[in-house]
Amino acid sequence: MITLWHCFSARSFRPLWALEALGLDYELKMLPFPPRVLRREYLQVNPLGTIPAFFDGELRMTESAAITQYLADRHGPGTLGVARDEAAYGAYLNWLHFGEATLTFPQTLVLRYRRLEPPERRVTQAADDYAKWFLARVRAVLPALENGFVCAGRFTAADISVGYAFMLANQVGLGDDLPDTAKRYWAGLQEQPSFGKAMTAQTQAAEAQGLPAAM
Ligand SMILES: N[C@@H](CCC(=O)N[C@@H](CS)C(=O)NCC(=O)O)C(=O)O
Repeated sequence: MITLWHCFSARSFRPLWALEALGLDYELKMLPFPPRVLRREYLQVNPLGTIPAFFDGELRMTESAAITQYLADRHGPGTLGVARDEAAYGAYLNWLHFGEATLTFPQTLVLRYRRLEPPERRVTQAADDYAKWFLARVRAVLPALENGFVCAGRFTAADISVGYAFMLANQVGLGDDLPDTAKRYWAGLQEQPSFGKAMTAQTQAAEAQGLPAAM
């Protein structure tokens, strides 16, 4: 049995999107954000207090890109995953991890120092610098986005990883600053049926579990 602990449209959206793309059965446990503060007992599930937390039988994972890769490898090689003997395998791994390590992390600093901290603790300089840092890093992936998918000529887990970074950019207020190629790519990804299913799944789970269906 697969269980995913999730906050609405947070990084745990990556594994949620992958679960829907693969048509797997899973239990979705919703949390208020940040669970570390608003759901103290969650620390017993994940002492880091972060989401995602993912369980597949005895297996426990807490990194969104790694869980997405795991699901694709286990359940979707040649479809959501890219197999080792495919030419795009290296590019696939690169973009899958680029989505989190290079494109998502700087945005969390923007979010924190522009919005989440109380006004007296906000740091405009840090937020502005990391917004620029993010937009500069986006340039590296633009040539790969021209054909609608980041690699392999089809929708893969790497698109889920990079796509989530653009979803977050819109939530953080950086969406308008994205280059047109990135905007077009992200608009195309949202047409994937699995994206709509993941959005519906988190909305229904939030409503059923008494949480707001919004970030
Ligand atoms: N690199 C990890 C980061 C996990 C992470 O920091 N998640 C954020 C949400 S997007 C979180 O839980 N923040 C709450 C907190 O730090 O208390 C991943 O990709 O899953």
